[in-house]
Amino acid sequence: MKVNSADIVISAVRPAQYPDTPLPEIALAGRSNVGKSSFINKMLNRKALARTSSKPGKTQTLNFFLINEQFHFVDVPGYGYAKVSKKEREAWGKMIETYITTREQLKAVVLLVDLRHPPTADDRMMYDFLKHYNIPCIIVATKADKIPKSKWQKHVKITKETLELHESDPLVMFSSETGEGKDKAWAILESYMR
Ligand SMILES: Nc1nc2c(ncn2[C@@H]2O[C@H](COP(=O)(O)OP(=O)(O)OP(=O)(O)O)[C@@H](O)[C@H]2O)c(=O)[nH]1
Ligand SMILES: [Mg+2]
Repeated sequence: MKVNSADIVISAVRPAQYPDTPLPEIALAGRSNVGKSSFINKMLNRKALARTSSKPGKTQTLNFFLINEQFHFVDVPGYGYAKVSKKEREAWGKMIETYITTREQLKAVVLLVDLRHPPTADDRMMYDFLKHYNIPCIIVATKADKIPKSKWQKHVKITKETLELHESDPLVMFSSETGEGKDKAWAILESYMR
């Protein structure tokens, strides 16, 4: 996809604030600090449109980005960050659950996992949750630049086995540093926007 325009539309915390358009949406999900915001920036060739940080917990609202007046990326707060209060965690959980289970414009969720480590219990829960609601999901195994190529297949195998990934769910090896996997990710995402 050639990205001609990309702008933040709104940071929403409740449905009334979601953009009032029928355009398709692709949301990002994954542990805090896994690289969701970095993924958006890399896909859009923008350095800092989605705010990133080496400290987990950077994204705290549902951030809608409008691309080419054609679709939205929705950046979502990460899960599994120990330092937020229980109350805050529950509020985020509700916000994300409400969005994913009620939003008709949502066409697919990109579930990011860290290629270096086996998916966590939270990752599995998120994957099972998406399957339960029949939301198409694309697994993006990111930070691939941090392990040698010779070890990628071993890590992919562990990722697939730990998630019990269905054959039909695509997995893309990705790096926001090198751009690895970007073209493949676009091809898959575009197939969900029709
Ligand atoms: N080496 C490497 N670092 C990455 C990659 N993707 C993200 N990072 C780094 O990981 C850190 C977290 O990235 P973010 O994109 O802010 O992560 P996030 O998932 O949006 O985090 P939250 O908003 O807290 O949920 C930053 O320091 C990024 O530079 C990658 O592919 N390779
Ligand atoms: Mg983020």
